[in-house]
Amino acid sequence: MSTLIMGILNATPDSFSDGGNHPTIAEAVARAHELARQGASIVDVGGESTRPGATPVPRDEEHARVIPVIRALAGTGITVSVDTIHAATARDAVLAGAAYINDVSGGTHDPEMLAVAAWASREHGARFIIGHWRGFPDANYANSEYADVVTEVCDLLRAQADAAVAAGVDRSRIVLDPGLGFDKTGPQCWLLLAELDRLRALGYPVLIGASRKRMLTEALADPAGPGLATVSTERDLATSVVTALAAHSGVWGVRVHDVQGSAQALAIVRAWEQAEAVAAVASRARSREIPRDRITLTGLEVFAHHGVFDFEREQGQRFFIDADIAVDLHVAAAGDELDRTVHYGILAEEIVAAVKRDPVDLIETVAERVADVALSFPAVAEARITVHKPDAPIEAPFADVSVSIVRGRK
Ligand code: PMM
Repeated sequence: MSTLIMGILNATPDSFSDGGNHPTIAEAVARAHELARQGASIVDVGGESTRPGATPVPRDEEHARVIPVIRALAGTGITVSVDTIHAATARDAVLAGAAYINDVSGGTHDPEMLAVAAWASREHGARFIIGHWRGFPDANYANSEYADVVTEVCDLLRAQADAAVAAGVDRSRIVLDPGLGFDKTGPQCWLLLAELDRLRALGYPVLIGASRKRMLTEALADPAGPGLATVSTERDLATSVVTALAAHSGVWGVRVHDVQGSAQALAIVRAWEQAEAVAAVASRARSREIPRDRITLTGLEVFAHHGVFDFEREQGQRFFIDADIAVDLHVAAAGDELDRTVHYGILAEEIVAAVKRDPVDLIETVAERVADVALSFPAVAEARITVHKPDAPIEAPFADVSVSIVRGRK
């Protein structure tokens, strides 16, 4: 499934990246449509910056910033999310048409939030995004002590998801978010990204919000590297790279400011993954190719009783078998390993036993039997079998009569 983009629309004058750029409702709506055109499936409207060090916004003010924008957007075909830690704002946003409650506190800040999320999921099919958080984040990482950040984030998110389900939130409406940058240092954020599999193993869709965050600035600050991206928009390329890598790790969504950059990153990931699928098919086909290496056993003599005449059945005669088998011998030869090839002594014994079994009329049937024996060795990709019958009842003088068949794996 392809990763979706949640475009950020901040109705916050103090947001570090986008605040104050959309002061009027009309402009906010126009910007939301631009984000959608660029590839955002969801527009996340926030009225309070939760970034470390931001001043908390009175609830009424946050409400006044976001609800009119959400109401104006609802019904215009845009899927809206509300970025809030306040239950009352979440409830009114859902009533105004929001399809997502994006709570960076994961329902821990406002004691009413889980009840609102339960009602919203039940009555409106709204989804509830549970972020990992330890309270209002400290800009100096005073609250970023973890013995094992990935385990602790996973444990807390699992517990919050369980609490949400217990409160009545439909399990299928829950999304988890590790809360990058919320009381997590850069290295801790990178660890969470490196171990996205563990987050995904919790069984919920995973949303990642790395856009323009300090973790990116820190990673770019290597003196030997490309230089410090101090202006937030300068982190957009880095954000898009995270989008690509996170998408390749199977995240459900990315929350970003620069939708266009992430949309391009996702298009490239799609092209790459499609080529990977094509390459996998080609590789499977190659593995079915017949190796050019061969093991050849010729002139294996077996006395048996095959033939259409009674005297052949009674007296028996000599048969000579040639087995020419295709086996990839690279590994066996490189490691001098008998296990990786065919033990020709055992092959000979099994062919003799098969040819000696109950009599049949035709050497064609004998050849088929021998081919089955050869192909019962896993390393054999193809068997060319010849059965000679030099004492066949032919009146004229002759040197030999034989039948050859070629059989591969089905
Ligand atoms: N980060 C911020 C705000 N809301 N929501 C989710 N789900 N995940 C996040 O990582 C997240 C968020 C803070 O960043 P901003 O001020 O740039 O929006």
